[in-house]
Amino acid sequence: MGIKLSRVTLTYIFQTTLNQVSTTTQPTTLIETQTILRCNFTSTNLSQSCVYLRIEGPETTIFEDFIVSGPRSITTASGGTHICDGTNLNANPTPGGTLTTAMDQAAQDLGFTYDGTYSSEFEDYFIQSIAGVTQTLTQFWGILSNYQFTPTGGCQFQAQRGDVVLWAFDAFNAVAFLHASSSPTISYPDTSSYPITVIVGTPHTLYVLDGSTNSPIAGALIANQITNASGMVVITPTVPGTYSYKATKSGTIRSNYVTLVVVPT
Ligand code: B12
Repeated sequence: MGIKLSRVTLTYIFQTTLNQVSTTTQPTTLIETQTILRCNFTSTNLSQSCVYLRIEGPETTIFEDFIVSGPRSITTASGGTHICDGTNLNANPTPGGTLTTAMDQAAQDLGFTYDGTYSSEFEDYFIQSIAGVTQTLTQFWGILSNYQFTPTGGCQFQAQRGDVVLWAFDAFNAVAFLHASSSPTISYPDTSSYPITVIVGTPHTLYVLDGSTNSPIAGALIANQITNASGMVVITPTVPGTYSYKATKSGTIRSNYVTLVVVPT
């Protein structure tokens, strides 16, 4: 029963329903059944990285889902074609998927483009534009792995299986990188975006933290409520369905989705 959705379709649905979720008093039903690709933690193919990738633009989430990528050459209009496998600048001994190959795969899947100059000094790209969102004199794209800024560019940094990879616009001016979950703590691999089943009429707590520091975020909007000093809201779903929520707060980078599958009693 229900609708089978590809990862790409699912991402589009999430994107298009985001605004509805934040403007209605009742959560919006997104889909009947969802198929989410999860990382195969037992796979022995270590060159293929399966990560939870988010690309957060200024107004919308450009991409959010698990994605698999491996070593490859990438091409940008401003930087040309170069290898991007983590061996760049001898950062890693063996080739693997990287933070930039994950983004490159998302670009292929969703059909958006990105651009960046290439630096021979760093053997890496300086990404300046993703899906039409281009850096300004004061706002730049930043890269985080498990909510920490990486010390290198995206082709030098290999993505480990299950990592949370975040490309965020205006990252260097953000005061926090929001993380939403049904758990009060963050652990890796991060399963916060896996759907959670909730019975109708049962109160359910959502937590919003700063992913970089694990500190609770007060005053964030999620599921039409504002988080308290402990970063919490309690929602009581009344209608069966599948609901996805993101947390937002001015000056911060919006969170991942949390998805609740609300079932009848
Ligand atoms: C200023 C700066 C920035 C600014 C650039 C602003 C601008 N106006 O363009 C901002 C804040 C945007 C930035 C971003 C990043 N930076 Co930076 N940045 C610097 C810094 C402090 C000075 C660079 C500079 O102005 N040099 C002087 C000018 C005249 O020389 P230039 O060659 O023209 O400089 C340009 C390049 O350096 C480029 N650039 C800046 N950062 C990076 C990172 C990479 C990977 C590449 C290829 C190019 C690049 O922007 C500069 C200005 O146009 C250097 C540290 C240093 N001492 O070099 C780090 C440095 C270059 N950055 C670094 C890193 C890691 C990053 C990020 C990947 C951080 C992150 N996790 O998000 C991002 C890039 C992400 C992306 N979009 O691809 C590292 C690179 C190390 C490496 N082996 O890859 C450095 C060396 C800092 C460090 N960790 O020691 N950065």
